[in-house]
Amino acid sequence: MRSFLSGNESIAHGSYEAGVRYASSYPGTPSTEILETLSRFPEVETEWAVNEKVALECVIGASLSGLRSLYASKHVGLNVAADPLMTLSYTGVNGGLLIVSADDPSMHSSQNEQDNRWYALSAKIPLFEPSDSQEAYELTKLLFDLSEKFDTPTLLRTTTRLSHSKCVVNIEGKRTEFKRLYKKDPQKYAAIPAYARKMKIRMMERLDKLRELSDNFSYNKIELRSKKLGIVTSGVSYNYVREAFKDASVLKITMSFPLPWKKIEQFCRSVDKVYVVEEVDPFIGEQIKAMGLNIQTISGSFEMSVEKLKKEILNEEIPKSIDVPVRPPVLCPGCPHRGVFYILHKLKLTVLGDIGCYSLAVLPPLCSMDFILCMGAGINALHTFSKLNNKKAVAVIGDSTFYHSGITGVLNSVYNKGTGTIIILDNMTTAMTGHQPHPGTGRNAKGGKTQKIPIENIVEACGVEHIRIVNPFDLEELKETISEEIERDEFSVIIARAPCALMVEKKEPLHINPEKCTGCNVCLSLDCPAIQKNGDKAGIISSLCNGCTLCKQICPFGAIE
Ligand SMILES: Cc1ncc(C[n+]2csc(CCOP(=O)(O)OP(=O)(O)O)c2C)c(N)n1
Repeated sequence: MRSFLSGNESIAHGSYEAGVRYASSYPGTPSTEILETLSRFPEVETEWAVNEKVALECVIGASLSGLRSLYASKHVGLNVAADPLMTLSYTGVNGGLLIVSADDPSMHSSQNEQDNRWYALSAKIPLFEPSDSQEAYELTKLLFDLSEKFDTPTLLRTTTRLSHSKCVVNIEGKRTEFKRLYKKDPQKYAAIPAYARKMKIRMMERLDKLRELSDNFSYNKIELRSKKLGIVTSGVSYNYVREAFKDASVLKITMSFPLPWKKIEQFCRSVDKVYVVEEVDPFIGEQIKAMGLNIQTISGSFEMSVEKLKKEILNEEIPKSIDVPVRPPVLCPGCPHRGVFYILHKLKLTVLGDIGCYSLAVLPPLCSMDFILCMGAGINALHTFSKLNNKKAVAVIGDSTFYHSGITGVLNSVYNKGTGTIIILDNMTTAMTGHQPHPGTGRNAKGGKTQKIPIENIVEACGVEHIRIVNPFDLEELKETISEEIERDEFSVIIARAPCALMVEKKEPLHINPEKCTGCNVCLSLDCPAIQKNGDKAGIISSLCNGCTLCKQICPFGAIE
């Protein structure tokens, strides 16, 4: 059956056909659609976990019980799950277990562009890099078999261009169910030091067998053409290489850890000059150099491109790109986050932030976020920033991020007598990645009903004594509440609660009375896309305006009606 599928959809279809019974993930671009697509198959139990560590551990439990199971996340998600991953490689699996890491070279929607192939090397697990959706589908199916055969988790590394581009994929559409028995075997599954030492030895023996597999793996392919130019490449870079150098000989590496040493040697001997082309780090290149072979690496920061390759290999100038007007990302009209940041800016507070739609508040004109690192970091950084320096500062965190990694920070701040104030921006969804549900929504990954766990209950149970819930569309209330709470010498929590603007019906738009507008530009400081300069004065684009009234509340001349 021919289907037009993205890389993410192909992985979902491959997993379905391979008999995956359980999949867990936490949303994160560019990986999110893997679980979303799988959730449509009734035979597969899918769950949005509260974070990636939880997701991987649940997946491990399913595998332990004998079921095939899938973990998927964006690259930084695997950092959160790295603790179970590093020992999972020691215990091995029961039911086939596939880990998908969707990396994001060029950081289209991420805080860094780390290359997660190093996890394979570090954890000593086999790594695969598909170049297109067809390969992603085929490899996914195969990797569950390999996982069971070699008793190892398998790692599939994709990148944004593969995750999100579509191509025609031939899919079988047939599902095969798999179930292995669970047998008590603590020497295999219980990693106490005495057993772990034996596990380590088994893992190293497994690595030797995987090395043999790599040399015989049919997806590691030599395409012999010109003898003058040879290119070793993997993943999406293969497509750039083929487009730029049709006549070059290519060693396309699909299983990139352990590397096919014999094939690499054979290839390097059969061509005059060898380049190793890969996205982000010289992961393959450095390993080939360590084999003592004379190669040149082309990698480094940001995505690969045909132009970049021609510049590196042929010294061709990169053509000037077309100048298109920049469209910086901006909070939506009617976004409940906007008012909070407007007030924080007015109060000139240091704001230690977090990741979500609200990260946009770092940009002008709101300029009201000073620090962003990784999910959950703001609350903990605030703890020492305020306690040790007696500073007036706040942390902001979204609701999904709070469930993901904010709870432990609140607990820590209370326990260690923190003095800061945190503002939880509760828009009742995971907005940034496309409205996935979380424990506060009362819905699950399949769209079914489940128990709602309110943020205030958790915060209270963590021992916070000062909790206030505010309407983020009431600027007066916001200002008063924040001002009062930061004066306290005790830890406090403000929950700013209103649904994401994209989940509620659009309200009546406002308009600006040109007779009253003096062109003072105060309304523009809200950074609302619906408000624009109209000659000397301001104007509201009614098709965009959501009627949130923030601009009306700050207009000094009562010109907004
Ligand atoms: C470890 C990790 N996992 C996932 C992501 C992607 N991501 C960042 S913040 C976030 C949640 C955003 O939701 P929320 O905190 O509710 O804020 P909103 O976008 O709704 O304002 C997600 C999924 C990430 N950056 N890091």
